[in-house]
Amino acid sequence: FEESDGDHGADMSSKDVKVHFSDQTKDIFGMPQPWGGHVKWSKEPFSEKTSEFKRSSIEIPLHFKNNLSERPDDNYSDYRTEASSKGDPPEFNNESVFASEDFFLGDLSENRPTGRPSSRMDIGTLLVVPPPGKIKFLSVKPNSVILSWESPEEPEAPRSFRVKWSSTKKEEGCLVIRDFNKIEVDSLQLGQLYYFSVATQDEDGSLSKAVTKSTFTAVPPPRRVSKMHIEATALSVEWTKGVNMEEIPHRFLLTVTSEGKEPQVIYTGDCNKKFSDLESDTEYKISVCTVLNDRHSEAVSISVHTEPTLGEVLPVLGLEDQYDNKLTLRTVMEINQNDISENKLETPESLPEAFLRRLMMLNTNARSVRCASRNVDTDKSNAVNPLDLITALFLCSDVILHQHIVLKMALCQFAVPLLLPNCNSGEITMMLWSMSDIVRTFRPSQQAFLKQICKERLVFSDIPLVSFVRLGKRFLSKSQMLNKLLSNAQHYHDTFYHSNMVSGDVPRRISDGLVEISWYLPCGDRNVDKFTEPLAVTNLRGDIRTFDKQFSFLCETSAAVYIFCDESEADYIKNLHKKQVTAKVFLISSRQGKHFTLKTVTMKPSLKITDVSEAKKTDTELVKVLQESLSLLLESNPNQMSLASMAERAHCCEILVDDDNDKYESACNNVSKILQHVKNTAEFKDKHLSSQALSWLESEHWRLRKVGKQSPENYRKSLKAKEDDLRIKQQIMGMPAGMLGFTRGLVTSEVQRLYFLKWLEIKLDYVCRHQLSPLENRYQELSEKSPKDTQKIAEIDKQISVCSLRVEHFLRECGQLYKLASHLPEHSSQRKTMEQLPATCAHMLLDGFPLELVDGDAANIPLKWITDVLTELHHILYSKSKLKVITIIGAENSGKSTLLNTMFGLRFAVSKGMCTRGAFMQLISVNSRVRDELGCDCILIIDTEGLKPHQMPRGDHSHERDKEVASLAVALSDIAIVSVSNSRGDDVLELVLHAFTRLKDVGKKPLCHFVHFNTPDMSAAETRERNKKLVEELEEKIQNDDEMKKANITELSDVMQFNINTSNWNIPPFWQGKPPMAPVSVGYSEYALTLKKQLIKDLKKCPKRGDMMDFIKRVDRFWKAL
Ligand SMILES: Nc1nc2c(ncn2[C@@H]2O[C@H](COP(=O)(O)OP(=O)(O)OP(=O)(O)O)[C@@H](O)[C@H]2O)c(=O)[nH]1
Ligand SMILES: [Mg+2]
Repeated sequence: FEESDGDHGADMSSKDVKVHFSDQTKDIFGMPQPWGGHVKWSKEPFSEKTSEFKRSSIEIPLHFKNNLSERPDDNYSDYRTEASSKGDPPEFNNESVFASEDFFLGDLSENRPTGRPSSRMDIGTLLVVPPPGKIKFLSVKPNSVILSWESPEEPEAPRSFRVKWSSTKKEEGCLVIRDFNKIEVDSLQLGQLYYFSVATQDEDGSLSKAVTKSTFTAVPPPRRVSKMHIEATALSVEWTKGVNMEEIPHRFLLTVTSEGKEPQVIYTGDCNKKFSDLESDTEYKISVCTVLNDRHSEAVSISVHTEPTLGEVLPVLGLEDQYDNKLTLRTVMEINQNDISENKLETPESLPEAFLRRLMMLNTNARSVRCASRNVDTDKSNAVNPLDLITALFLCSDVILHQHIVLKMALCQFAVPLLLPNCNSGEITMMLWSMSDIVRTFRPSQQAFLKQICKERLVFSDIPLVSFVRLGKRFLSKSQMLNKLLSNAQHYHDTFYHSNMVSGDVPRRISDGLVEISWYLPCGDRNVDKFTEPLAVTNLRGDIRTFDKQFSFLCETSAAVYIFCDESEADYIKNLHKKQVTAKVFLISSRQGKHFTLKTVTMKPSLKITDVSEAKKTDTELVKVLQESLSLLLESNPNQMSLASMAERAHCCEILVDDDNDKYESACNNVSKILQHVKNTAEFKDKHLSSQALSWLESEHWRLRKVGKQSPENYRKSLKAKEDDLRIKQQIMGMPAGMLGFTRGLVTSEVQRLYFLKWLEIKLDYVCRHQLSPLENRYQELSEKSPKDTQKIAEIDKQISVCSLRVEHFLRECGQLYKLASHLPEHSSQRKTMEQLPATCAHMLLDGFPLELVDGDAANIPLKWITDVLTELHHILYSKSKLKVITIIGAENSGKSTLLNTMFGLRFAVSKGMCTRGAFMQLISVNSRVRDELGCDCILIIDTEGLKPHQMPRGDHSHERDKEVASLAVALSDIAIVSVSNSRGDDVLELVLHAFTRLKDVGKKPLCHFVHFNTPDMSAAETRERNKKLVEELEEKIQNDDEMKKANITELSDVMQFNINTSNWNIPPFWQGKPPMAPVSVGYSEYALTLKKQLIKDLKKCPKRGDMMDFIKRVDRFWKAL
């Protein structure tokens, strides 16, 4: 008897009992063939007489068709079939057999041909050992299985078990265990089918029937399943093979599920997979399991949220139209309802404007804008992470606004975008052009020693770059840590926005992958400076595994990369060898955000991680360690590279650069053509900008300063003759190459023109700086320390004037050439080009470009040029050009331009030393909805050259320009802001009063505001006292001034409208702390806002004015009158 599955031992309970006729059996039956028979077994010995079965016996009829000798020994199935087909083979079941009882096996053979039964033969008796109960697998691992089984039911049953196991390929092992129902079988092969059989074994070694069960050993699941890159509609994941699977060929099965979608099933042989065509802003579950011999491992799953598309975020911010139709500086500067009345921020749509307005006013709280509502839930759903807001604004602004925003952000000491991600297109853009306007003054150790300063355009400076990135989960605020690192002890500043700030904890939706940059710049004072050398610091938002391009770029360009990571994730660092890493790499390794250790990572000859510091517990300790590490780095003369020279690396990392376009390239070419002529600025001006002499002649025509003893008529005639001479000479020589290049650069598309002007400005600045910087420093030093040395000051002033070469010099030349062009033949190409210029300049004004009104050298207004430019502007505005004018006059270098820029978001030139020369104007549009209320369509802001009382005694007219300019400005204005220097208040007041006195003739009294800059906090009483004193001083001056007496001016109200309570302003200091690391003070910005509101209120009250054409007439009239 054998068991059906071929196992050994007699199995009395199996249904599939097979009767095996061995040779011996043949002997028993004793051939002749063919034959048939019955096999019977029963509890009791057979009785020969009984042909019936007993209850506990069974008979299997056996019928053999053929000669048995022809059959192979083990051909059981045929017997069985035969047996079954005969019908009635009794079922044999467990109940039929009783354990541990003697059984008698017998045989009743039948000789088929004769039909007579043969004699019964005894085969033997059998004692049945009780089998164990069912097998259970307690654990199935790739290499081991733990199985257990139940004990036999009989209490007396033996307690030894024989366990055998085998794979499909071979028998693997056998063990007999005593008094234990459990065993761990190890050293198995993974993913294989194994059979396990357990049989009870009695003391004699007899076995029960075996209980069997089979199982596959487990397939090892994949490890470290992680997301590599996430976009709006695509994502990629990667993983490593399961344990011990390196050598075994296998595949992976990936299942991608998301709510309400059919699961997607994909097989791959690789260890990474990119999925595309996904839904944006959706949660996906990605499960990966190993597949070996059609067996699957357990699945390892991760959840990934695809990026929202801009299409989802921009509408929330009300910016959806601006993605294609970019926001411009003009719109941002526009005066609208929000300037007129207080509007609460109730919806996220109001956030971009609110942010931009505050930023333009240099409010260092600008990033903390949020919607205010009484409902907490609404507040939450309306919240937008400020980094998303900034990213969205950059994606929706034009290139000029980019530059403007960056400039203002840098003044607020906010980190600015270096690499800007676009989650819609997947593009990353390096914001090189946008940053090119940041110019900063600082003092590295060597310059501090030499008492010099560095004034540099930061994108072109070779400053070591240090990058801070994160691997894996966020365990501390990297940004906050950086802020602590970059803040000087005197003043903490949030350079990088972080999660503990307003709305900083709102999940970022479109700004992951953003790399921001900021700079640490020393002031040269060792008591203040944290680092004595300049340092650029970048901060990548998001996990480096997801933002590999950004990370690669930083590894290639930085002097050092600091990676924040948890110890458990540090394995990923091994991947660094695949990258081109030129930076020194440091790990800031943490144990679940609790202990931080700084480690260095060396890549060659093999990867090695070494501790630099001991484990630190607090942020403060860590900041100290980082500071030491950075100081050491700076001392080691690290890799230095300007941002401009990183552009090439950006391209290699598939990162775009914002100046990668034909227009920019063409603008740069135009600039290069001009610059090839600029070897020496004075020479260049002589040769290429020679019409300046005409400006002098024009100015002299009115002033008659050198008339001497000639009659004015004769003198004017001689001037006219000189002018004609010059004009003819110019006609013969044609337009000089420098100017030809300039006009070509101007007369192009708007964007190209703006690129051209900015690039020219940058390049000229670069050319002149080394000459101008020392002169400007000297000028400032002299006018502060020895203001009486007017001779020297005048000399330096002249040198500054000679060495300077700025865009306005070219534009002045345009003004003169334009005037001359009317004498050229009508068909001449030069004339045609020149005739386009007024319209071009009108567009420049509209684009927020400051235009020179009074020539800062010749003190002349090129009337024809200005008239035609403004007339063009009038046409461009469809004659809707009703205008009100705000001007500023007052003490030189007191912060006038800075105040205008802060109040109106403008870009008048600002710098230390004498900066504004002559007068410049900028135009601000008024939104059509408030035009009626304000009584104008636009506001013209005029910035003027500072008054220089210390130069008054010279009396040779050479320094009267500033006073003339001030008088003109006042005459043109509806509101005049007067800056009173605290140090030279008295003298300036006198000049101011003279400027106003000259207006008596034109019968106009502008509203006047006095501002005192750099005023520390004052109480209300102190302010009142100061206001009173100012009025008294002014009145006294009027009383004592002969000129005024002559002009019949006896009191202040004769020359200006002045309200003692609302027209005197004490403006707090501009910087909060010590530059260059100081941000603009919140007090200054808020004060500027209050002043701006007052100015707008006043504008509303001013009588309605004429339009641009009327303004032109006024300029003409006043200038001639002056
Ligand atoms: N410390 C300090 N510096 C200021 C303040 N306001 C402006 N500045 C700085 O002073 C310098 C001169 O500022 P400007 O705005 O150009 O001064 P300005 O009166 O227009 O100068 P001119 O046009 O040359 O007469 C710049 O470097 C400003 O950053 C202030 O309140 N405090
Ligand atoms: Mg100025």
